[in-house]
Amino acid sequence: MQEHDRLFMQRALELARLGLGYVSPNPMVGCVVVHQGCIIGEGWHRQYGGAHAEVNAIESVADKSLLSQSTVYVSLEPCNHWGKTPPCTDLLLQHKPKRVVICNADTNPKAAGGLQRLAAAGIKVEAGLLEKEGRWLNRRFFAVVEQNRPYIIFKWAQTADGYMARSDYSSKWISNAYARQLVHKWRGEEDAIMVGRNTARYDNPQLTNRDWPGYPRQPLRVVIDRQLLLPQSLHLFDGSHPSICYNLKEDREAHNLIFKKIPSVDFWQHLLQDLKGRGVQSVLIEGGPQLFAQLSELGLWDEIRVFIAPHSFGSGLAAPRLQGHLLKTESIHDNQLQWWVQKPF
Ligand code: AOF
Ligand code: ZN
Repeated sequence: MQEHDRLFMQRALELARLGLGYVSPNPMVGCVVVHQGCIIGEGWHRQYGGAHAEVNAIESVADKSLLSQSTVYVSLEPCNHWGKTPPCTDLLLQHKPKRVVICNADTNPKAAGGLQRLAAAGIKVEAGLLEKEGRWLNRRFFAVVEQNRPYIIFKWAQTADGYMARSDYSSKWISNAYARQLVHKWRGEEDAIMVGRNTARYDNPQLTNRDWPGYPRQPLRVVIDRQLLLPQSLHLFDGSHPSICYNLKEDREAHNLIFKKIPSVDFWQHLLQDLKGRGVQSVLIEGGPQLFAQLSELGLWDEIRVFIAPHSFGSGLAAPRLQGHLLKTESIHDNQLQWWVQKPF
């Protein structure tokens, strides 16, 4: 691999990322076609159910006769199955590029095997370029395929002295306005947003991405209310956006609102399977402390995004203290944003 290979793969990953918020539960995939050091075609998977990255990239090449002399960089192994669209491997075999370079193997067993077929047809294949970056980009997809559950992101805000709410559960104004707007962006990027019963009750959140226009859909709103004690007057039950309330008592459906009963034994496993069955690839969990405690006890989290404000409460509900790896920190005006992962990428 040479430096220019890295650059072209970086471009493929950059294109792939444009699918964030649009392609789930599919992975984000980008593709670049290069002839004699020049990019002659580019494409990405734009929409769930739509054409794959390779199809769009090849389509964009004006002179298709150059393809057989080109290198195709694709951020995920070309699929080898009939899904919503035909196999990309067939398309590549049809044009027979000189070389195909991929970032990540497709660990979805239905789609795997593309690279082997290309190699068997005499195409030079290389795998694993910028692998870590690709695994990070598609961490939600790989969680579903490899761990059989949605990717779980915890998000909270805490004071400088480590509290995420006052003792009466009031938690308004810990993070600043910019941080809160950023959370709206994140809501557009994940498939579901979840809160526990106390957060639903005391904060009465809407869990929509109304302060960040641009993403095409609202996430599924999820609340846990085992004994169905929450008042129906809460925003979460207003039917304005798809919502689901997991409980131990009843199955019931209304407009945009599902009450789903699940067994108390292995509650979380059942809940995550149910979400996965609804095409949910990732869940952003916005509190509160009990929900974080239950999930972290079972090791059910992948990523934490925590805002740390400059002021202190002195007492209140303590923020979780979890073991993880600090990935990066950012300044959001006077808040510090820390990104943690449970396992390093
Ligand atoms: C690729 N290029 O751009 C994408 C791939 O139902 P389908 O036809 O859209 O197939 C979805 C599966 O195909 C998905 O689970 C993943 O394994 C692969 N996605 N493959 O070659 C792409 N998005
Ligand atoms: Zn494909």
